[in-house]
Amino acid sequence: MKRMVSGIKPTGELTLGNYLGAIQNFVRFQDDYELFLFVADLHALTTPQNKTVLRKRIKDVVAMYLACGLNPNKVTLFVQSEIPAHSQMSYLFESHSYVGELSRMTQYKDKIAKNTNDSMHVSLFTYPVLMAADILLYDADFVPVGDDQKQHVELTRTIAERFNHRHGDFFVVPEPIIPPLGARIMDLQEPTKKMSKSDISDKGFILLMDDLARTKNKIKSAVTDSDTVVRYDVKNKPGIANLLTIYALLSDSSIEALERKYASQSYQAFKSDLADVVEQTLAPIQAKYKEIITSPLVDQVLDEGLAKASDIAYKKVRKANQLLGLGRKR
Ligand code: AQP
Repeated sequence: MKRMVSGIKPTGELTLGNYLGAIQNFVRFQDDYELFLFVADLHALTTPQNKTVLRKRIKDVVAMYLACGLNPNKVTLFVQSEIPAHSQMSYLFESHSYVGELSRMTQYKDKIAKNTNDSMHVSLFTYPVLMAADILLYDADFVPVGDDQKQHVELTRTIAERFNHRHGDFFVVPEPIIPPLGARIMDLQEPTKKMSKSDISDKGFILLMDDLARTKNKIKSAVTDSDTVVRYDVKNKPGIANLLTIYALLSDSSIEALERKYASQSYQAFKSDLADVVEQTLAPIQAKYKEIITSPLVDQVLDEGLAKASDIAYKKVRKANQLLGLGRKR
């Protein structure tokens, strides 16, 4: 079985973007791939976090993974910081990556452009190297990611190839898997911007645990355009294109079928139906989440995942140390 690795940062409650761009695909992949999924709590530290909230969110993410249909008997779930090999390998990779290539990462450039008070953490610069460690420690063949992470997977490949070139064939060079639809679910109020869980305004995102009446209102007040046709046109009609994407992914229909269905209907009717589809998806997930979060399941699953993942990761970093001539033992 080919192996896949992916993670989610516990920087906020999970959104419909996380579900459609990542979790829904993991659920499909779990039968055909060996899936390692982690809560990327070290990555969360790139921006300041409240420790009580962070600790709660770590478990929330796992409870949500399970509520969305991930089967702990098929998937290995763990918390990144509980496996020190991630930080250790990241440090080794800092000596196999260049300042120039990290400076060219689009996400980093966007963040420094927005940061005006010189208080950006060094980890915002180096986290793509930690991401390379997260992936390469487990010899992942594939990395399912959203659009904006593709460049980081390219960097991961570069680091793996550089290490292999210098020290012999040691790392599997992974391929990114970008979903053909849903790789970038957009903000409902600003549909040219990605839907993000840590946004200050809550009108642009739908949280998986949002009150369902509130979710309906968010969809009904989503920004569209002054045209009246439900048509997929990302450039000229980004709001409608985003809503069509969400609708298609939640209802397993094609964009074309939805365009035909709503050809002579108003935006209001289209949004109202979509609001129902979102409710039908979220209601059972929310019920399951409430059951799981109060049970011992999350800790059990994470303990088992920790045992399995840490064994693999520890062996890999120990061998990498040896290849680099570190320590005394061969
Ligand atoms: N809007 C989105 N559309 C499609 N995919 C998305 N993902 C996140 N948002 C969308 C995918 O979910 C996985 C986990 O992402 P993450 O939460 O670890 O990081 P992120 O992409 O930085 O998410 P946020 O919500 O934007 O976080 P903050 O606000 O903290 O920066 C990834 O596969 C991601 O692509």
